[in-house]
Amino acid sequence: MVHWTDAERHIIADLWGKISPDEIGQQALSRLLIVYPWTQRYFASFGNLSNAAAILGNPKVAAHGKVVVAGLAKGIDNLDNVNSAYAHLSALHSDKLHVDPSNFTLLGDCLTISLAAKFGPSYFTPEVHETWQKFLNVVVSALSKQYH
Ligand code: HEG
Repeated sequence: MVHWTDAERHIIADLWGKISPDEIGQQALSRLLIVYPWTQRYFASFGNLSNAAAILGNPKVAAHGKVVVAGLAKGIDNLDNVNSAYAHLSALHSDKLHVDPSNFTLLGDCLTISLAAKFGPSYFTPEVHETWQKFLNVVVSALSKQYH
């Protein structure tokens, strides 16, 4: 299992304490759907996704963005057991939702960009970014575990 230093645990807890799942979730999921439009295929029931303004104003995108970011709490709360924390969600995304796991990485990148834009260089330093990226890598790996 991944090793976390005290400094990394502190950085993750501090950053998570500043994240509002509504705000960051809406921004990151919108960005995913705009920048990587093929990801829209999973959200056919979400209504109008025909252009950037429609995506940014779509309440279903906002609601689902919040669900996804709130879902990161499973990892935050189980840093030493991330794989089992995501076993069920991984199986859901694989067996039921059929989400290509490469999209987890793309969403993670969009999340990182949203955080960097919000917090700026004085808070989102390379050190904070490094630890956040490590956390995302562990979550993406865990979410990809039940694929076969
Ligand atoms: Mg997924 C449902 C978390 C990436 C497409 N996603 C969900 C749910 C959670 C979640 C908590 C609700 C599960 C439930 O209802 O029991 N998703 C989650 C995380 C991440 C992720 C933590 C990555 C960090 N999801 C992701 C990506 C896609 C996707 C990249 C597609 C590009 N998720 C997806 C869809 C649903 C969920 C289509 C079902 C939405 C619905 O029907 O409301």
